[in-house]
Amino acid sequence: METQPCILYYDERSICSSMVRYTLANAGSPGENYLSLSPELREIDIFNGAQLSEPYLCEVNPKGQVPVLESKGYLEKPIADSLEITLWLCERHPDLRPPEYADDINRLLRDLHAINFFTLSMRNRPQRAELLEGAILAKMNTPDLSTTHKKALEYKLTVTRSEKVDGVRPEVIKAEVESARALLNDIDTIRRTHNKKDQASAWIFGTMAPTALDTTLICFLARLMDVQLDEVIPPALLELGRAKRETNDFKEIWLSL
Ligand SMILES: N[C@@H](CCC(=O)N[C@@H](CS)C(=O)NCC(=O)O)C(=O)O
Repeated sequence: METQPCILYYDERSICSSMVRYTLANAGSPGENYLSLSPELREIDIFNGAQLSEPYLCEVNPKGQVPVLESKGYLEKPIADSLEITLWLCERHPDLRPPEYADDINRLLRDLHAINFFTLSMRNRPQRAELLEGAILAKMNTPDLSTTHKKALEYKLTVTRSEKVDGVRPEVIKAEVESARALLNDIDTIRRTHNKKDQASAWIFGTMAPTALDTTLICFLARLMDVQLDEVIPPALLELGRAKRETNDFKEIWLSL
């Protein structure tokens, strides 16, 4: 069977990477006129600065982040954002976004991705932001750094300061925790309207297969549980998250922090 070759740059501990990997694993058949994807996984060790290399910053993702989906000759440029990759997968795989729920799925995926996952993940380890900033500054002081690499690192520093360093300020943490709570309550209410029989393992819209919102949500719940934020999760979603994280396909793509 002919497949669409592509590369997924990822890190095992990155929630955004796991969201994409879990969505890919549950994507179901591609729609008419689309080939199945055959992603080659390429690990970028973001805890040891692999994302700061010149080729990664200059050819793959100027923001120096994972995940990135690349398909040379097919995609004009790599897709360097987990929400954009997810929406792209939704276009190709109809089960991920059934037309009758498409508006809700798009809206809730956007709301979920508007939450700063780093803020929630590192709220008790804010020094991680400074370590990352320090690693970039140290790299900028490497002798014989090319001008292009230096410029790329300067941009990476700006991104890191605004998303990561500012992301662990106490008032930001407080606001992000409350955003997560509000969004999960919203999702819980929607799920209830589709789950009249109150089935513990029901997907949000009562579909047979998970939608992209389900796959993204399960990763989000797992991260919240890993960082002791269970209290923001409504009880029914907590039960769903606990059950799904025990499945083999989830364990394949998840590594607790
Ligand atoms: N908006 C981006 C955020 C990506 C992101 O922040 N990725 C993290 C891992 S979850 C990362 O690459 N961190 C390493 C770094 O920022 O240097 C997305 O959703 O893909």
